[in-house]
Amino acid sequence: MALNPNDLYDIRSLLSEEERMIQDAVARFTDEKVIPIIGEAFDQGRFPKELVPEIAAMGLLGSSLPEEYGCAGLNGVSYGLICQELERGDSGIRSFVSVQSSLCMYPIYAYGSEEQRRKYLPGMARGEIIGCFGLTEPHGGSDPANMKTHAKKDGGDWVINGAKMWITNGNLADIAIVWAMTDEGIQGFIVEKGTPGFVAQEIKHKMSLRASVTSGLFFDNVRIPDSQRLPNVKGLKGPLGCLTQARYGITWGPIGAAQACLTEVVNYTKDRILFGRPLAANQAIQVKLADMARRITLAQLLSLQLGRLKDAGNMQPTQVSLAKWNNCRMAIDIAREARDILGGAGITTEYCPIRHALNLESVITYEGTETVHQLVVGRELTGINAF
Ligand code: TGC
Ligand code: FAD
Repeated sequence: MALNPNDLYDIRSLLSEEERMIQDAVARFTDEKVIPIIGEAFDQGRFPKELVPEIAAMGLLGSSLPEEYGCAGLNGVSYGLICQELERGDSGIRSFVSVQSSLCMYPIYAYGSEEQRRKYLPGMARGEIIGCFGLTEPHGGSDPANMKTHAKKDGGDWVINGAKMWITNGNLADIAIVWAMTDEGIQGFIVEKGTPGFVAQEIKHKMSLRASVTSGLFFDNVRIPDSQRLPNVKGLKGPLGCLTQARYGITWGPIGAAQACLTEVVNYTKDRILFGRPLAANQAIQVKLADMARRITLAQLLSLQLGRLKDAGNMQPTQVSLAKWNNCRMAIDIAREARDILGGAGITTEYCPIRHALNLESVITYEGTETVHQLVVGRELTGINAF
């Protein structure tokens, strides 16, 4: 029996019935709704917002949160499969879901009051309230402990001043989860669009994640009541706890991007006749294709085991760092190599590898750069903090 080129180790057989159904449903959505429009959306530098209602209707927003808040209550492996199948379409679509789910709904659920949960989560699950997450600042995102944005207590209110940079969904968002320094350490605030002094400004001229909105956020004496503060966390562990959730999903996403690139070049090299035979008949090409399949297979096993650890409550941030580093590196190398194998045809968005390669330049940078994750693993091994 022929093996599935995108699943050489039959990893699908390790999934539950429910996990397989979720994967199939999201794969169908990507094939039917995302892939036909995404090349053009990327060319136009446009986030395809028209997909949001269906993404929400499928239960993909905050999918791991409990049903009592209007969410699907799925396990971590299912969330991973959602990310993988969406990023097979485009990293921008997966980014939208990551930010909404892991970086906005998760902190409201994990650190918010019951009132905040009830106020925001059901609408966010329905895609009616869009969120963004403001941690990175213009002077250096790798070191968020050195945060300049601050919130000062003024009676029953907080007054926020500062700026955030490179914020996914910034101009789309109805609410921003904003991390700011206070006299009691870093705290999170829910800032609603339209609050006086709060402005989002879209970042143009991007060559990466073109089908995603990225913005700067500016806070000039933004006054919000204490009821908009996330009451149940203080310190850097608040935003880093959200990043652990999002980074986990990102270990899965690039597997989808790499699978899309492999599929494209396998098909292309079988049809392309050079020197009187298919390009795929050359040993040099087959070695490259085999090596792509090897690297994808290893990444799949890494993410699945990480997901099983997560669902058992045993996942450690260092394990997430290793997988985020490995799987982003795996995917960007495959996308670049796939682009090369396509020759001149590879430089247009008619074929997916250059789009994925360009997107992965962001994915390998955001949620902690490759170097940051290597240093997290190094710190675990040596016990020495090299940051
Ligand atoms: P450090 O001393 O290591 O830790 C401070 C406190 O945080 C705890 N902690 C974590 N908690 C949960 N998850 C993690 N991954 C954690 N890592 C650390 C830690 O236990 C400690 O807690 P406590 O109770 O002792 O206070 O902090 P550090 O200042 O040495 O920082 C370490 C470092 C460099 C790893 C961290 O700053 C870092 O991860 N930097 C990278 C920043 C980053 O990833 N930014 C991402 C911004 S969001 C984004 O990119 C979204 S893109 C989304 C999309 O479009 O898909
Ligand atoms: P810097 O921190 O200035 O790093 C520059 C270089 O220095 C990197 O190569 C880094 O690896 C290296 N470096 C850093 N420290 C060390 C060290 N100790 N030793 C050696 N090398 C080091 N942020 C949000 O808060 N919310 C979002 O929604 C969000 N979305 C994003 C979307 C996109 C498209 C992009 C590109 C970024 C997004 N980010 C977001 C920001 C992202 O998290 C940061 O870009 C990232 O954390 C790196 O920060 P920086 O860009 O300031 O680079």
